[in-house]
Amino acid sequence: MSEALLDLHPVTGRIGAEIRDVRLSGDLGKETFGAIRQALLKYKVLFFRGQQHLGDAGQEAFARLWGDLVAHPTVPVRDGTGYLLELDSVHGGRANSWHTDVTFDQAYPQASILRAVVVPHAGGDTVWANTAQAYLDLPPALQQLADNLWALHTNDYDYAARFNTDSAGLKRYREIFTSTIYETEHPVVRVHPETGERTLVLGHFVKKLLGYPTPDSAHLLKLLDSYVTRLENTVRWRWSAGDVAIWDNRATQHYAINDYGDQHRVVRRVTIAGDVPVSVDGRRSVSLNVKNKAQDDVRVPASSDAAHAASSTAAVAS
Ligand SMILES: O=C(O)CCC(=O)C(=O)O
Ligand SMILES: [Fe+2]
Repeated sequence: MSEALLDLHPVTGRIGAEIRDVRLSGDLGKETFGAIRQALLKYKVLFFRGQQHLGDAGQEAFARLWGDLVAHPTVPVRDGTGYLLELDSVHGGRANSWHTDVTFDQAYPQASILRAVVVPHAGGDTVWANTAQAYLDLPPALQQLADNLWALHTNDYDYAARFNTDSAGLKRYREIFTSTIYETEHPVVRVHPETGERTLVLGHFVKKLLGYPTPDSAHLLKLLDSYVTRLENTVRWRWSAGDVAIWDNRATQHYAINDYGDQHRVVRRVTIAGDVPVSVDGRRSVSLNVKNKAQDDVRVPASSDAAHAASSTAAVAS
């Protein structure tokens, strides 16, 4: 099984490839699917145009080929689906902050599959960064430092500061998003379970580096982040409705550019179950805390307005 089976076109020199002439579905042939899987490990994010036929059920069926599906831990799924997270700009869903999906979870998703449903006339691109390349770009002394760092990831961080807004919508969203609080310690460098590559595990769910005073932690994070997000390690995708992007969530971060004002944008995501990260010295990530705030009356019935707000504003911290 190999890339030769695919009509594959790298989009940049370091990350991202478009695959043409494949009609995604749950019935994809074994060989084609195997080649796509291999390509994902190499290119980190794959793009497929013209997949309008998929629909929600088709997206879930295709996703099932990759492994077990997982719903978002705190945000209700889209009505009528088992696992889909809908991000709708009308309700403020704009993930304009660098992150890897759901890293507050100990075994965060291995991959995400995103389908564009409504796309602005201009703007609303998404950018992905290659976190394996970012590690390789670190000077050897910084690699050694990073190899030994651990970070606390949580879904309970300062949303207003991160997104530079203090809106009522964001407050309500935050309540849903943190109705259960997760705290996990991940190594800053994990060994990719399939490729053996070392990748940086950072992004907006990181609260602090362990063992450093907060200001030092902030400086170090800024330094490491600068290697992740340098333009040479990124690919930017101009969406059309019906496009599908799949990323290796163990080797990338992403950022949804919020430059389209009042134009409408809707995307839907499915995530595939992942495994617990392992550090370069063989230690596994540690789940510290899963605190359900249900008793504090923060739990929201799935049909309520707030739940709808949560599911449709999920993008800001997906
Ligand atoms: O809106 C996008 O393009 C990406 C949103 C996001 O962060 C995600 O789907 O995980
Ligand atoms: Fe995301």
